[in-house]
Amino acid sequence: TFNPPADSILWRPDFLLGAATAAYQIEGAAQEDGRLPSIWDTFSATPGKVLHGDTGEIACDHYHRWESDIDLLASLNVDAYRLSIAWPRVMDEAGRPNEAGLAFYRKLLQRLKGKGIRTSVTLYHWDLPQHLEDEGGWCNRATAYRFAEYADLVSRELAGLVDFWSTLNEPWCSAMLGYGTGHHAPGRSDLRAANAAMHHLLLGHGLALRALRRNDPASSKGIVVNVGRGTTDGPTRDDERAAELFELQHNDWVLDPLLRGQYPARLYEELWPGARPDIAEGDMAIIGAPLDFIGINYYFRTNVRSDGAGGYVEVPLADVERTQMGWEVYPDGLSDLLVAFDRRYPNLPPVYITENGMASDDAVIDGAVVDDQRIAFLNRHLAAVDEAVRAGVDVRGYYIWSFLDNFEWAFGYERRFGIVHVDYTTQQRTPKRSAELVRDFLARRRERG
Ligand code: GBH
Repeated sequence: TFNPPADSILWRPDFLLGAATAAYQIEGAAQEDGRLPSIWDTFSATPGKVLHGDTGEIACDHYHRWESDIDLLASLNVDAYRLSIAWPRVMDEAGRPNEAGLAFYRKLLQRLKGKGIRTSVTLYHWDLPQHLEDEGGWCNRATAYRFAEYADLVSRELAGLVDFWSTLNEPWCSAMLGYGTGHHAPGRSDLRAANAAMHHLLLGHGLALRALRRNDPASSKGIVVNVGRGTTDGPTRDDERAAELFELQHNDWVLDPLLRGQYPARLYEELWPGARPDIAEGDMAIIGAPLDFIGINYYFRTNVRSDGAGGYVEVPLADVERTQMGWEVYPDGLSDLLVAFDRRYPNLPPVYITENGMASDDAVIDGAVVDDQRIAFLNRHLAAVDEAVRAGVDVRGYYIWSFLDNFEWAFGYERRFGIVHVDYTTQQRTPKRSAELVRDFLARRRERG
């Protein structure tokens, strides 16, 4: 069941409960209406990069099914929907607007508005135009300025249709997985490149924020970051330190520049000497400009121990509950991190949980999908949000990742995060039991007024 306690923040009509997606993961139509290739088209077409050789070529075919998809979303009674705009759809190589691409997002947002669904739009959910990667991608400082131009264009075109703008989704993943480990597009593995990419992503964020403020003053503006909980089961002080380094590397690396206007000193003094990026005069002030909100994506906890050489290694815990991704179900990590951020950053803006959810591969039987593990997962993580709220953290909304099963990046279509099941042969959508319970809860909340 899905029945939050009477004192849960979920019952408040102004607490937003929604679902999230991202352009490359659902849209398909990769070559239609003037869409340029992105780094994910290139990466997924490269053998060995994505499980089973899956690509986003068709995905959920949302580019053609957007009307019925929004109707389905609206039937779940959600307050809000988080989506992303594909940069390569809306701008050509010379930086001129692509009207067909813009028209798609305009009608999509208008339909959402018409249904009374609040819109939360991310400008960059990992699909960099390939031609910019060919010029160095995020390692090239110029990309930050191209991103600001894109933000300027889109916010002029779509002003008034967006309630919440996010500049970037998870810059840590773009920088580290894209340029540091090579698990994501563009698939480079060089720690210095990852640090340069992070700096230019954050600079791009700050520059884009200025454009958004100029063009769409009434909307709320922020950024979405992924955060990780690092703990240790090791006995030594070095193991404790390893867990701290894990969080330093995942969380502080991104949050400190955004909320304190500086990179954590230990990052380049202890963890990665030699990887410090070039920082121009004035950059940190642009990056650290005030935000209207911060989006937090939380999934799991990582257990680490000291590697004996001043760093950390992951040591997976036995006998813990895991999801289809192999990720540990650990709701305490969400409340612990929210409280820790609230204490560390006195200027922490209002928080939205912009992603939380899990993958499971439940069968469709007689037109129904019983995803009991997901239902328990959502209940427990929402209880963790309540706990953080009780501890004083200003959390204002929660988006389930994801609305639909979709292209799960390097894991392709095998991993299913949706509260709505997608049959990739027929493109049939089937709301899972979790979606029905959310729908029923929101209907009850609306009745109470
Ligand atoms: C999000 O990424 C994405 O925004 C979304 O598009 C995606 O579909 C969804 O989550 C589900 O994956 O322990 O050092 O190996 C979350 C990406 C993956 C980031 C795990 C942190 C672990 C880093 N997270 N990753 S590490």
